[in-house]
Amino acid sequence: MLRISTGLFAVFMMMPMPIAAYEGGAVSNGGGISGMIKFKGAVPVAKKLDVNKDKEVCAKTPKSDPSLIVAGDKLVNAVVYLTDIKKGKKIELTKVSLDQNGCEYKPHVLAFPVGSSVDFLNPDGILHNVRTDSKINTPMNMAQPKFKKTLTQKFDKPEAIPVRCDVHGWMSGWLFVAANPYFQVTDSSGAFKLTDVPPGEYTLEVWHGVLGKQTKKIAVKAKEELKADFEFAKK
Ligand SMILES: [Cu+2]
Repeated sequence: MLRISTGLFAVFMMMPMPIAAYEGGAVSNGGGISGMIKFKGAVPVAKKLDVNKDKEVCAKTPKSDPSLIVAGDKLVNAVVYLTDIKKGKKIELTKVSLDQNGCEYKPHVLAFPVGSSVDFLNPDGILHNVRTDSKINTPMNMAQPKFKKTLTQKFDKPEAIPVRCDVHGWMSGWLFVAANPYFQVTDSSGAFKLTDVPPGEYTLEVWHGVLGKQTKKIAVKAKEELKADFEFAKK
């Protein structure tokens, strides 16, 4: 029969709930996963954005729709990650920032591990507004006047969150809150590489803000690098 003293039970009840069902630690015999995210078909031409406000700051460089960028046949700004890994390398929280320089979110897709705080930077010297359309995390809707260089917000739950500015309707971006440290955003090379993955079976997923998701079941072996390529097409 299990007996717990009331004092101990009280301490147990006061402990905070874990933020995510992921346990980080040392990985000694991990394998890797690498591959390429391609786009099949004619490369879409990004439409020019109508910069019709604060032109002296926002219209210094011409802007085009950042929602679907293809470099050659490589898909840019796709997030590759493991959905169902419960134990692996430690989540290292680093400083993460989303820059609004020139009335554009840089990067367009900012991915970071759960529990991170994001600095929203305003070097423009004009008013911006940060509005997140979160369904799981606490939504943000904060004015960022010209003197407010940094706004900071913590994200506690895994979610892909659209970000917009109410002042400049053309500004759009994504915050990708990853559940574990196994994630990467593709650049113009379309390549990804996840390392130190403990041997086991997982679901590898690729997310793109316009093209949606694709998944593959994979099996990672100790000290081996698994190849996994994906191909997206315009819906
Ligand atoms: Cu703005």
